Amino acid sequence: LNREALFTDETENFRFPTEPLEGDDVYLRFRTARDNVDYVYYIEDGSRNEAIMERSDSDGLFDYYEHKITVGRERLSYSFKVVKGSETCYYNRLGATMDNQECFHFRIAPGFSTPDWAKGAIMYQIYVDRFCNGDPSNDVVDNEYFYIDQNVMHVSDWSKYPSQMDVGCFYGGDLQGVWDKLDYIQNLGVDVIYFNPIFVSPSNHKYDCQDYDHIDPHYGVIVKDGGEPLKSGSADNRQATKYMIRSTAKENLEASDAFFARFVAEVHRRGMKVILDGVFNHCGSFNKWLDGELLYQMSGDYEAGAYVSEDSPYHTFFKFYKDDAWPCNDSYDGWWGHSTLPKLNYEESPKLYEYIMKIARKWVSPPYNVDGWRLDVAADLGHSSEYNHQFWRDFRNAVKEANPKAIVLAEHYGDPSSWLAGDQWDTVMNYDAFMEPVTWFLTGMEKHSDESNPNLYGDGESFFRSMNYHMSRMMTNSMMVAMNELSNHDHSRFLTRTNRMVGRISTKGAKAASEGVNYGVFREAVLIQMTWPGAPTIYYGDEAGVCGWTDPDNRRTYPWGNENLELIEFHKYMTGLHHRIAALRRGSLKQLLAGRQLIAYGRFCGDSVCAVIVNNRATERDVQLPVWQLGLSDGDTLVRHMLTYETGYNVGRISYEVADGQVSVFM
Ligand code: ARE
Ligand code: CA
Repeated sequence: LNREALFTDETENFRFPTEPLEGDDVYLRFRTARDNVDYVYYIEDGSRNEAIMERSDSDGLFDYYEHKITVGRERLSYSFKVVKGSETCYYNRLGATMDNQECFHFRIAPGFSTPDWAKGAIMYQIYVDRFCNGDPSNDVVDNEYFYIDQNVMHVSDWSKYPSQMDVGCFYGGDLQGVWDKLDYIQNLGVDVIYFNPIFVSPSNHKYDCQDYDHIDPHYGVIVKDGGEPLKSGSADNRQATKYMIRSTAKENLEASDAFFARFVAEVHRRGMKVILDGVFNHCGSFNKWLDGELLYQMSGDYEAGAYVSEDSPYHTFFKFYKDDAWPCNDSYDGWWGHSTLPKLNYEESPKLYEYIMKIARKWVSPPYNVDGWRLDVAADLGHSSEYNHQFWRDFRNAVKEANPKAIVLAEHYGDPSSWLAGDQWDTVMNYDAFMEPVTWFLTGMEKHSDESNPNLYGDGESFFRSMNYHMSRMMTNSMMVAMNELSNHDHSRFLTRTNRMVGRISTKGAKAASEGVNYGVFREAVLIQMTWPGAPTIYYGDEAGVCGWTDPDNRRTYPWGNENLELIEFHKYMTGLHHRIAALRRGSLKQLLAGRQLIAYGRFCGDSVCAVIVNNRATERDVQLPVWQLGLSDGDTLVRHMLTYETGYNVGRISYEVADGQVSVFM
């Protein structure tokens, strides 16, 4: 039995239609080597329903078996069994295997589709305060307000790294700055901009939302000034916060919202999309619902907040543990114990639920027309798992009713399958089935720890085992839109990880983040990112060579004028390939080789075929690549587009002819 020839998946190459609706006939195809097997069985839901598949057609290399099913209302899962003489093997999301547990089966969720524009789209994540300052008049000024034990601070030296009191340090980046750089972003090959939170909030990260209804004027437009800033050293939190008027004046909020609507229209005019960060598990302790009077009395529009009055209309939005502690009742839950991030209490507040559903619809609707949400700590929302799932079902419906093409993308660590069954999220930020395996294969850093683990470093078998397992937790239409990142605002920058020193230093930053970095390994990572199924997502500045340990160091400013131009060119070349080669956006994925510091895989879709080899050893070697598994025959040629190595890269084209089903590559 030729196991390497066996293949099927959930892409349009092997399942049509790939995202069926209730009542649709679906054609399933299964590939074997030519004249190699006796029977192929289709097995539905465990083994309740087994059917022999018909051989429908053949080409020079393969036979194709077909089976038609009719999809009902219910979700279904299926796998295949291949028999040759006394040999039997199963085929599921793990590939050819004897382990045919139902959790590894192919799945169909009738009516579940993910946005086509997001499949294989290239995304660019922007932490607004640090990307580009296009409008100095909206900058947070020194001592403008008081935030977590300190007065906020304006950093005038754009290239200075963040300090310890980072949350209250502002560099002045804003939406005008992003607008000014849209040519740059577009030339990089970006299809989608993902913004870290941009609603009103006192911190630079804005995960502590003050008002979900408006864009922060410090990122938007300030038309009304706020009077005198604080005297430095003022320690009265409640008094000091009065000066937040620049963030809360109606004129500034309206002008900023209108500016944002124009911004999104411009991004759309250029054929790109915008995704916003939705932080709905918790808000910020400065939220208008907690202390509205304090925040809004100078702008005139407020209701008593839940923090100061038991009679507040927002009382039920939070869960207070002491009922007799007003005013200033801070006995609420904070996300993971952070008092600045009070957890929202949906179960006891239908009004809160309605408010957030309205917010979910508002920003994906005119005049804003945003293209979707990234959902912060989505699994934590609510106080029970039943409620959590129900909330996300309702949220999905609300968003898709308002804007059927919007994406619902959750931040999630761990098994996401119960949210990805078709009725809740479209997909996730892809840590488990992308960032982690790529990181440990290329750098040896182990998942969720600071130790370097030499066993995982360079082990191709473990790389594919982990990838296959985690990819099987989501249906392929979720995988095609998964946010595949190498770095982001919660993790060290990938370039810094290539020095493999994280486990060996005790204090972050004890060594310069740029010390000993390996550009060749970083380029390999980008190569995998741009050729792996999913939506390759570049964290602003990675493409320009920015380094950094985990936060706040990973939020350094974009180095305008000091970019690593060669790295930018490399990214452009890779995004260009990603756009040009159809198989990279929607194609099937087939593992070809796994060895010590070696992985090779292919993507294929109709006539479009692409093979990728990653030799992570310091020395060159001969690689025999079995490209027949991608459907290439003897005499066909493959053209090499790219070779990356430690000291540079080369785009020289070399042709390789297929002989005996293989190409021989020295690299
Ligand atoms: C701030 C400081 C940190 C400090 C922390 C605690 O910046 O240096 O360690 O306070 O005092 C936002 C801000 C953060 C801020 C945080 C709290 O962006 O800068 O931290 O608020 O004020 C886990 C969660 C994951 C979460 C990360 C941060 O599972 O959901 O931790 N990510 C989201 C956002 C964050 C945001 C919040 C949540 C809160 O993306 O930016 O933080 O709204 C392993 C673990 C993961 C862990 C991950 C990262 O992989 O398995 O569970 O993620 O590491 O730490
Ligand atoms: Ca600014």
